Amino acid sequence: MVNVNRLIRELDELAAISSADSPAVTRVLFSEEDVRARAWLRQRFEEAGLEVRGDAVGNVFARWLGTDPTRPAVATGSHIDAIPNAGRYDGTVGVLGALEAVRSLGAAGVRPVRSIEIIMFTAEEPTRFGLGCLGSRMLSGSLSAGMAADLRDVGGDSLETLRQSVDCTGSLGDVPLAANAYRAFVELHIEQGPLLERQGLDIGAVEKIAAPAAFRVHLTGESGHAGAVLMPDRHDAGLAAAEVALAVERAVLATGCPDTVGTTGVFRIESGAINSVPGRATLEIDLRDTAVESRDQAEVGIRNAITEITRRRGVEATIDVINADPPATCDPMWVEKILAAASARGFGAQRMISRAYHDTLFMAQICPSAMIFIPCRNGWSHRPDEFASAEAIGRGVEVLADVLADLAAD
Ligand code: HGY
Ligand code: MN
Ligand code: MN
Repeated sequence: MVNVNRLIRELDELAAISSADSPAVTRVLFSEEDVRARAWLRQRFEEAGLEVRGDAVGNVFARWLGTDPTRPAVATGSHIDAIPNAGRYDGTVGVLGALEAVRSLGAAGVRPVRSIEIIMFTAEEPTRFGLGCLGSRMLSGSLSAGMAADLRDVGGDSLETLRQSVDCTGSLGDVPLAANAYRAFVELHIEQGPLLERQGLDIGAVEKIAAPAAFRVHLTGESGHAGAVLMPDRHDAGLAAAEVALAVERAVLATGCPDTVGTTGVFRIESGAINSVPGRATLEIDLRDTAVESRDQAEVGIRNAITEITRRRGVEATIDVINADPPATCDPMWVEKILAAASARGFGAQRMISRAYHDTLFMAQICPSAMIFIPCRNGWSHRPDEFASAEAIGRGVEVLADVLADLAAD
């Protein structure tokens, strides 16, 4: 009943709305391509006869009214923003797949009792402000309007300025959802890891989402002439930053936990001239684990290393915590529903942990939530050759449709 050809066509159309050349996709919050993609998506929702609205931070909601719209709706969805030079399936499969699930249920004559609402969450990726899950964080009340309004991008533009520039009006204070706004939330997403493909399985039922933390480290040394400043006289912020990046890896490995991961994904040095000793450096460190305790242990190791490195090199350091979130546990009943729906269709399925974070991480704080994973080639993601087959996507949408129909039936 799922029209996969239409869905693949739409995924390709959306992928073309990008500031990068195909097959790469770049679509950063409130960029010109983000605004175009949002307008394109709203049109798809309206064509499907859904009630569409947006909130002050840019979350978009598309509701299929149930026969009893007074009951808490069943929600689904994901994101369409993309980090620089990403792929075309991360997030989009969960938004357009949800639209396809709703369209195919309607075409099959299903009339849900509860409304089914598709959410396109604003800025799941941290690219613009360094903070991931901006939209779902605010919906869950995990980020206040005041904190959000003050977020600034690398160019110094605030969320407040940027959202007004794209007619995203209304009060940020109105974004948080009311308690029991939804009966359930289910997100379809590519696995972004190799396990399902390696085991020849079709569906992952996510039980837990790892706990993400992010830090911004500013290092200030002394810039100077690359020829005239002798080595013993240097306070090279670039070399201090290089040592800190290696210390991140050391501190993560020192936990001895395979689930602890650390990445120095942003590494900027100034002034960036070949013949000038770097006087300043900025690092952004991504630290995750399924258990907060071992993540915290790695953080302590990193902080201690920064103290030692900066003292030895005569460099100053400031460490800002961008976020330090708890892990999320998915609702066991919805996990069972996902496994049962997969089994009923003869799809191979297993329980899983998500090492990537998703908007479900925050939706799980306000309603019983779960995630459906589908395999992607070699587990590759956040790169232009990210790929999920039409068959895999179709199976994921069928299971999503079955679970949504079940959850909205009474
Ligand atoms: O970084 C993440 O885990 C997600 O893909 N934004
Ligand atoms: Mn992503
Ligand atoms: Mn994603």
